[in-house]
Amino acid sequence: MEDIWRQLEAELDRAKSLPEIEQVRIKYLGRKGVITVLAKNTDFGKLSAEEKKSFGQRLNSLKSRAEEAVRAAAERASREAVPQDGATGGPDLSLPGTDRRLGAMHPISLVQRELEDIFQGMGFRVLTGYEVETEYYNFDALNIPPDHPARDMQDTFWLEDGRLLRTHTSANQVRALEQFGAPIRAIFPGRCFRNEAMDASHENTFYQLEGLLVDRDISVAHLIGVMKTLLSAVFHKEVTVRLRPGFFPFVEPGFELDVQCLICGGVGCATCKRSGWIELIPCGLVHPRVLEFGRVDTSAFSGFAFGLGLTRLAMMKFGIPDIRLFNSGDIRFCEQFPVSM
Ligand code: FA5
Repeated sequence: MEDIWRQLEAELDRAKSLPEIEQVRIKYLGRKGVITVLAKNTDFGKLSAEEKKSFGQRLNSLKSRAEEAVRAAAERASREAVPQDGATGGPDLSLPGTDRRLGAMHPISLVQRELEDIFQGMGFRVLTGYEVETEYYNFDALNIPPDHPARDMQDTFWLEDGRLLRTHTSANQVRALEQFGAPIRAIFPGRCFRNEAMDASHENTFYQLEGLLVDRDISVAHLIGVMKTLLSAVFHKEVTVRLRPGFFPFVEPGFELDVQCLICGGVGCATCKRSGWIELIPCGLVHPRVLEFGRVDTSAFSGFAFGLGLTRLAMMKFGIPDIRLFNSGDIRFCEQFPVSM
């Protein structure tokens, strides 16, 4: 019986396909199979009661082991079976795919990647900074000294060691100028934090995308040109924008570029606070003091900077009415977006 078992095992090992395994089953367990015949051909009358019992037990054990081995081999073979394409002998690529649930990209990541593509097309490099920042880069180096009222506009979370959660991606400006010097074209997408009262368009954790271009003879015309190229690429249509004067200590002159609310079409809704406009891109020409902090020769170079609200842009693009959905962790929200754009 042990010989039969070893033989059976070896044959099952060689049998890779279901028909081959079936052949082995028939050979050993079929009506005229080796094991079946062994039971039939044994003359039990010639055996003592003791021998009968022992023989019967071993035979039953062999039979059930054999059945189990055949079943396991068949299961393994059907799992590994790859349908073959008759023409090439390779896998059949025309079969429908397995129904695998793919994850979805978060809307912020989708918009961020799209913007990175657009800016890279205009020669900007993509850099990142630090979410935990020093007071110097977040405020002082941007011409916002400790007693400046502009600090009150950006209340933040402080660490015990004096560092803070950055309130804006502008904190990257002087870091990048120190590291790369002028000329430079860079964008800095990233997460920012503010101690804010939350509503439909204000979060305590949100994303901005900073842009910085410093070169020779840069003017407001270059800034407007880049902003227009950006917005028409993002919205795939003409959007209505307006420029208002805006004050930021690190630009001079400074502007607020607003886009007409794409959720309500300018009529007024909760997202645009009934004004019909969404404040989207604060911008301006880099203040000479910031260039000096970045050790840039201000007699040769000038530049522009902008700080786009990435979260708000995603709201506009996908028609998301409430900013609190982004950090809600609600799977039903995330599932609605494409895997890529
Ligand atoms: C700034 O943060 C400046 N650093 C932008 C800048 C850069 C100006 C370069 C000039 C030159 P502001 O505080 O307005 O500016 O924020 C910029 C954008 O971030 C806003 O237009 C808005 O879209 C977004 N934002 C600001 N606070 C929040 C918030 N609490 N929730 C969601 N988005 C916000």
